Amino acid sequence: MMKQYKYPNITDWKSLFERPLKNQENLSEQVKSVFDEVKTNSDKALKIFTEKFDGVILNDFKVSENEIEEAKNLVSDELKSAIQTASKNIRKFHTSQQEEKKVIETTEGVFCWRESRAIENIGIYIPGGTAPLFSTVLMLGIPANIAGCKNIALCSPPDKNGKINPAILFTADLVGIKTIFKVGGSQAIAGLTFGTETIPKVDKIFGPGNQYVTFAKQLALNYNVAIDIPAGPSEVLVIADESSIPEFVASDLLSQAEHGTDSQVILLSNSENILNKINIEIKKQLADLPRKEIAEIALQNSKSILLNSIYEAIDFSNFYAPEHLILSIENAENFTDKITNAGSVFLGIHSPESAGDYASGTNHTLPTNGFAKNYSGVSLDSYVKKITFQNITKNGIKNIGKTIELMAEAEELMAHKNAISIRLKYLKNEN
Ligand code: HSO
Ligand code: ZN
Repeated sequence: MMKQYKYPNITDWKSLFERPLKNQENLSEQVKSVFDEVKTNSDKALKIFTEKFDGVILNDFKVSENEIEEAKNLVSDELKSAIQTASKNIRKFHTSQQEEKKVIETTEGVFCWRESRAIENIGIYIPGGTAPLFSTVLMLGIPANIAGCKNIALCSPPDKNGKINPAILFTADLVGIKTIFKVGGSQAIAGLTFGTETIPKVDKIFGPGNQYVTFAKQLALNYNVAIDIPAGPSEVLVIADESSIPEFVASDLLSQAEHGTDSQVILLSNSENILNKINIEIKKQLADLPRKEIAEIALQNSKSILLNSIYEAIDFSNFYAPEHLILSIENAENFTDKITNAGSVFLGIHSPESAGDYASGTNHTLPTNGFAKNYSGVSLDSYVKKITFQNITKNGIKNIGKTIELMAEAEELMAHKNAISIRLKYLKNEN
């Protein structure tokens, strides 16, 4: 069950914020050797690692068109239509993130603006395992598609029969991803980093994964490959007051806890009564969950904390910087400007995290582990670079020339100064 705390002293907050630490030593050696192998032996190395880690021998990693057609028949019409509804909302929200080109005249005759250009080659990693996250295919594929990324490669580990979950294949096909590879783990990230005979080298890698995948993405940064966000285990922080409904809050906490044994959930309230009720309700709902063993362990890392006020709870939350923040409090929308650090925020009792995880339209790839202090979640921006342009007219260079000359001279960079002086002289002679 969750650990309980009452009115902790502000000096103790820091220890309460700490996420469970992990030992990364063995892991780093293993991932580095996978990188070395894939770099030198390409597909041959992928084949060996796939046999070792996924227990299947594959001669071809690419998912064929036949396999995609087969997968489409295996997904129920009901699920297909749910995925389509979610897809529409995610597309609508991310399309709204497109920016109009804004040309700014900073000084008369000096025009500056930015234009977005898609990152050309994108790699998306979708974990396999007990919960096939086909929703993540929507979250990572749709904005790539809106941004106009030229090549999108998706990697996901095969099961023992050499197959990828049909819902993942259906969703990839729906968002227009044609290049799908049955490769998982750190070997998939290495493949996307270096390129192999089969897997293309990419410019940026997106997607969640276990500790090995996370470490591999970190390693990819050394080879000029960008990554979406430094990832850690998933987390939610819920602030509840007397107006919240214990059944609702318990279900939100458990939906995060069921993700993995290393998930963390935090519950804050100004009411002991509501905390008690929520904790009782968690026990009740937990008993019926198929993933109760996982959720139970996650709850042991989790905290239920009684604080003096909702304002104090918000201060606490800003300090912790949760991936997801649920404000299950009266007039939640009045508190939005007080929130300074969070990945994604859910306001009021009818906004569960599940809505954002699947279908409301916001992205579910979000900063964890305190990175909400300095990172945003995935959005359309994650798939583009912004290039600045300037166009300076005759009049413009006359207007701004003196300023540049003076600054260049003071930095003792005379070639810089000359680039202006030559032009000004030329213009003078023209008149
Ligand atoms: N809560 C997860 C995303 C997810 N939930 C996918 C269900 N499927 C991380 O934000
Ligand atoms: Zn989730």
